[in-house]
Amino acid sequence: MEKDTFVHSDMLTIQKSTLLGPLPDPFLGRDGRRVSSRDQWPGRREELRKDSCNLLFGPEPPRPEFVRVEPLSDYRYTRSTVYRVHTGTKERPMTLRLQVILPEKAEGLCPIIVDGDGCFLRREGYLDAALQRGIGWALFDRTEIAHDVQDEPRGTGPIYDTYSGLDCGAISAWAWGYSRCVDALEQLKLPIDLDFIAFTGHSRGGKTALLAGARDVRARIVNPNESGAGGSGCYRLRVEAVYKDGTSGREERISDSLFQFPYWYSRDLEKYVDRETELPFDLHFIKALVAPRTLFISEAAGDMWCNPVGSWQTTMAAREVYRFLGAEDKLFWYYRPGFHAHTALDAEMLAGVIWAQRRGGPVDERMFRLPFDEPPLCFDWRCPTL
Ligand code: GTR
Repeated sequence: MEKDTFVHSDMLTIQKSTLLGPLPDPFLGRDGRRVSSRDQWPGRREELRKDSCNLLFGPEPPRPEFVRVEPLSDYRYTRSTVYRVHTGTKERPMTLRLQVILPEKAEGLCPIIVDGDGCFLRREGYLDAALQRGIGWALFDRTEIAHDVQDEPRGTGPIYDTYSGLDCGAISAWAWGYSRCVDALEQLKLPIDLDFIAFTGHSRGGKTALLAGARDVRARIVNPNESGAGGSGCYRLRVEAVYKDGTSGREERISDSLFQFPYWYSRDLEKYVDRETELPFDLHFIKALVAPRTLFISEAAGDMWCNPVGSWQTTMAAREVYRFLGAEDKLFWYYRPGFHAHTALDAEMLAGVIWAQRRGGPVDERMFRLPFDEPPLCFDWRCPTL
């Protein structure tokens, strides 16, 4: 199925988009029956989880035997405190460093954003964009759990020493780190609102934040930023574009991901290289696992590698699940002008979503705007009527 160009933004023109096959129906159970009432959803959700998260990234690491939080610094002047989180098994413990930064002005308990991209350079203004809006940060470095080094063998890093035989990709291990930070926050008696925890991360960290939020329901708001393949993208929609400077771009495929980063994923993904239509899921399944909690998909209009058009398609598909669960107002998408980055504006938009959810009220008017003409949907099923 091929279509001619219909998509554009001020930085690129989409030349061609090819739908390899329609997006699978998340309501259709393994037994061939379609979910017809909300009480059937938890069972179907469990199937979705196995067919998407586990197939892509491998199993979830075990629950830790313990979590102990050791303060390293309580230099309150900057409202930043640092902790060492000890976790894993008693026989083979592991640690990660957690930094909590609280806003100067908070009305009561503040919402908090957990961000595991401590290994990345944070852009100027990124942290302030939330802090100035009364929201705190819980920052950690996911590569303290599993390494992210292309030259190293699969399964390198402390979590694989703690759990010998753990056969999951690094993204699954990193996602486990988000949950350990929440465990730690639950123990610390800080002025934070544990009912308003958001998970965010960028790119590979965005895939991680989405998976972590799909698995851990303590995340009230889940915000993968430009997470593309294995995140908020779409495996069945291929998109080719030409940028203003004449260079071309396209979306990342399974073959690209496994060529560069096989250790991020499960071993089983290999079977689906160039066979995307045989996948029992597409990325709307992972988005749908967050429902009925809040999901905020942030993309960059010019970031073709992350498949911004495909992301909208899988968000529309996940919206059917949100509708089914009566939570359509908890699904947000935003296309920032520009390219691949996690910027202050992305954090500002996330802060807006958090406050809209906590206090009620409207979100920023830039929300929901598309940098391309609305294409036809890549699926023809709709949510069951109740
Ligand atoms: C790319 C990878 C993407 C994305 C990105 C990043 O090379 O293909 O899936 O994760 O790295 O993390 O910046």
